[in-house]
Amino acid sequence: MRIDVVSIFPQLFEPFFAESMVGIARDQGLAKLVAHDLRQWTDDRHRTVDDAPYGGGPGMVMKPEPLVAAVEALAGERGPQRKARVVLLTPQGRRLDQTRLQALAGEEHLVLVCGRYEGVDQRAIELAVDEEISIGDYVLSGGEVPAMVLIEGVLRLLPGALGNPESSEQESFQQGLLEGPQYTRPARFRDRDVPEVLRSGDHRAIAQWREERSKEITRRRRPDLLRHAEEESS
Ligand code: JD8
Repeated sequence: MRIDVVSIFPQLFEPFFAESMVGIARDQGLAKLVAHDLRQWTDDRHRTVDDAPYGGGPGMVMKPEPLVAAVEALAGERGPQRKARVVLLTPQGRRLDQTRLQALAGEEHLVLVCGRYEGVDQRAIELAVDEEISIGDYVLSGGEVPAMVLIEGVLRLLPGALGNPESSEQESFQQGLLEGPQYTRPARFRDRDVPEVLRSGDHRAIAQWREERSKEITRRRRPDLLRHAEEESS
């Protein structure tokens, strides 16, 4: 998979692309990741990417010309012949979830557009963007962190990626539920013991205990997830 990012802060992505699971996916050749500076597609002396909003109001809006030029250079014109999927990260977008990540992980080429300021000129969105996505109902200052969230979520789903279970029955069983508590050594820490069952060696009992804890924490903290999980398994 190839992922191009368009941003006025492309340097934010370099350490993210270099480290951890994302860095390993890149090193393994699972993904080609490139962050582009939107100002590359300006042609004025000041490399201007923003302008005042028509109708007045606070802040600035991202100009359409550099953004559309960037997206068309990376993805081609919008339409049926376009090979890439162009995603704008924006609070107005559809909320990102695991189902959407799975669909995006099936794409050959993603172009992620990161807004800043008060947002993006509507005509640029209509002309160049295939899909608008939000990562959740809270306010950030731009699309860069949302793009990183999307990239990490997508890359770990690629076959051969770290954290992608080849054929994990456990993960498919626990689909859509929260994980229960986890423990590592030492067996006793500050007078607190690891639950006996986890040290018993009884794999059936361990699996059952984990299933119970998983359902319990999901019911207590995210009953909405439990309803979805029941629909999936029925
Ligand atoms: C892109 C500009 C900030 C948004 C005024 C200043 C996504 N889940 C999410 N929360 N926030 C964003 C997001 C915020 C952005 C931009 C994404 C570009 N801003 C603006 C409108 C109100 N602030 C996001 N995905």
